[in-house]
Order: sequence, then structure tokens, then C-alpha cells
Amino acid sequence: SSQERTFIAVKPDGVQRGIFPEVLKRFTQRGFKLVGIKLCTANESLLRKHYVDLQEKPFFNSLLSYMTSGPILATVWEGKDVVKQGRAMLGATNPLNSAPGTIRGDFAIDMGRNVIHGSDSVENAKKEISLWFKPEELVDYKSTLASWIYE
Ligand code: YYY
Ligand code: MG
Repeated sequence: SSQERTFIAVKPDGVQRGIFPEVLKRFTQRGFKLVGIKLCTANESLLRKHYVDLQEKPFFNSLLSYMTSGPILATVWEGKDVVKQGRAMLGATNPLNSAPGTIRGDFAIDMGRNVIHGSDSVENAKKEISLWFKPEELVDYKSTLASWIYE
């Protein structure tokens, strides 16, 4: 449905390098609707929940220090198929495998500096949104552009 939501976060490198406006621009221009946004720093306990599936991986500690190294721009986007489309807009986990035209393919080289996070399923999106945002931080509004974006 066009009410589907995803969690997209610009990681500390993407914030420091000034890539976050490009991320906002790409999702907005595609036609997705911004329903939540905040600059925040992630603490370790939040990140352990966020990356719970990766706790046993050899890169987990370096992932934690990367993700706590500076501010993160946390966002929530709404629109038709936004979870899958968002992942496509991000590119592959390893930027060296990301096509030009994707965010990682255009702005990143190393996997441990891959600029951006995006939920990988509708179910994980719900989990991540509730982890990073309080319900009252998400804004419900009708976009006046909807009829120009959806037929
Ligand atoms: O969802 P995505 O971010 O594309 O990849 P995940 O497999 O969920 O891994 C999360 C995060 O961990 C990834 O964005 C970079 C880092 N990472 C890594 O540093 N080395 C790996 N071999 C795999 C992932
Ligand atoms: Mg992931």
C-alpha cells in the first residue's frame, strides 16, 4: 500500500561528509513522503537491538564504533513499495558492488563506511521505526502532491 513505511538512516560518515541533503533530495524527488526526521546520536544499547542479527559477526565491534562515532540522521519515509525501493536506491551492502546511480555506488567505497542504512523488510522496518522513533515523533499528513505521484 502507499502507507508502507521504511527506516532510512544516514550514518555518521554520511552526516559528516554532507551527503544527507542528497539522501533527502533523492527520496523526496522519487515521490516518497517524509514522515519522521531527527539528528541523533545512537547509544550502544539501541544499536545492539538495531543490529541484533549481527551480534556474532567478526565486524560487530567495529560496526558499533562506526555507528557511535558521530550524529546519525534518522528518517522515516512513506510510500508504495518504499522498503524495497529504498533498498534499491541505497545499493549493495558493499559499495564496490553497488551500481552507479545508487547512494552507496555514488558516494562510498568501503563496507564499513557505506554512508546509509535502510530497512530490509516491511517487518524489520516496523521494528526499526519503533526502536528509533516515539509514535508522537512521526507526523501524519496528506501530501498535496499525492495525485501527481500516484494514479
Ligand atoms: O542491510 P545492510 O546495511 O546493507 O547490510 P547488513 O548485512 O545488515 O550489515 C549491516 C552493516 O554492517 C553494513 O551496512 C555494513 C556492516 N558490515 C560490515 O562492516 N562488514 C560486513 N561483512 C557486512 C556488514
Ligand atoms: Mg541490514
